[in-house]
Amino acid sequence: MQSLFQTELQASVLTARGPGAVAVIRLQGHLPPATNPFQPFVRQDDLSPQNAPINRILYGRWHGEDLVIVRTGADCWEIQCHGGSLAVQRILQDLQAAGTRVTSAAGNLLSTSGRPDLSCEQRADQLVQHALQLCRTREAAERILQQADGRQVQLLQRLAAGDAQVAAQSRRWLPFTNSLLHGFRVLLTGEPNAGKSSLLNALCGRQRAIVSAVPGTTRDLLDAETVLDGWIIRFLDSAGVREEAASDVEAEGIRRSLTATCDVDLICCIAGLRPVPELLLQTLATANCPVLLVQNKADLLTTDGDFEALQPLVDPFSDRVLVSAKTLAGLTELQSRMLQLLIPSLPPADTALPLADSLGLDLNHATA
Ligand SMILES: Nc1nc2c(ncn2[C@@H]2O[C@H](COP(=O)(O)OP(=O)(O)OP(=O)(O)O)[C@@H](O)[C@H]2O)c(=O)[nH]1
Ligand SMILES: [Mg+2]
Repeated sequence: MQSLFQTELQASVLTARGPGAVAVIRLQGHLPPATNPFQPFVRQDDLSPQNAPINRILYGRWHGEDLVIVRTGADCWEIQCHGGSLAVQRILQDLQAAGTRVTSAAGNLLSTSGRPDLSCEQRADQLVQHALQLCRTREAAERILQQADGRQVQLLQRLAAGDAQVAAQSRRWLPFTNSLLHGFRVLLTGEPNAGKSSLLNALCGRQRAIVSAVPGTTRDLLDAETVLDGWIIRFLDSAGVREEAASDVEAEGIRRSLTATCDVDLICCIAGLRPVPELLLQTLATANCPVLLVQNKADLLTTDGDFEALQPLVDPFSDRVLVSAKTLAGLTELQSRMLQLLIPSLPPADTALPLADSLGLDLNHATA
């Protein structure tokens, strides 16, 4: 018999908003006989969450993501998953598709795209709230908070009215908005031994990557994040590029290094004491982002003329800078050139940023 207290199935996120190590989603309420909200859960043992003993931890995967489910009461479960907002959204989406009512803030956001009944004010409010959750620096949060002064409402109203011009104006700032919320990706490439890993360590202020005098030390892509002037920057260190790889492993490293040039916001081509290899120059010539030539080991160059002779400034380089990862000379200059190339211009003060686009939400149903 159904208890008086049994309610419709509801899901809510118990953990704090924003990315974290772990997120906990609580699912509570009566499970109608034909309903299985745990359908995507691939469990490791024979117990299903619906009839598992109370407080038994069930290990398994949800669309490939490791997580655990604990039945904490007769009609109550906790799904403990990776704390990134994507994992949580994915699970909430599945629960919602299985008939669960999502009652948390994240649930409100999910429904933003599919509910014609929400006003532009409500939608704008949710967009700003969700964007704020993603901000990891005060500067980013300040810029997003400025969006709550009515400009997002106006943008949504004009989009709902089919104003194509305003849509295009706002979308112009999509890369900027993406970087504000998710950070920039900067690739460090160059020939073996040029000092890429040394520079990664210098830029991040810690010994993240192995440095050695043996060419070909770094084999895989290696990342490290830092904050520059309030901007999140994720640096990718990579295997040194040369025409003749000494092994299959090195060849694979070089392939990954070259492939990574397609998926970053800026490439820093680190040069050692030899000209940049032709193979790398050819790849960089087709890059769809700025390429900064970074002449490292400045401490070993005797005159400015050495630099000119080593690396004549030709395509594909947008700019160049002289540094030493050893003495740290030129590092501040390098950081400011990188920011200039990453953010060539800032949006005018009253710009309504394309938050919905950046968050991947379709607001076609918005009502003015
Ligand atoms: N004098 C001097 N030596 C440097 C500088 N930067 C790096 N080195 C040295 O150059 C060698 C190679 O440095 P790494 O940072 O490992 O070079 P890499 O480009 O990552 O090399 P691979 O991973 O092999 O491609 C090491 O012996 C470093 O100590 C620099 O600015 N000045
Ligand atoms: Mg290296």
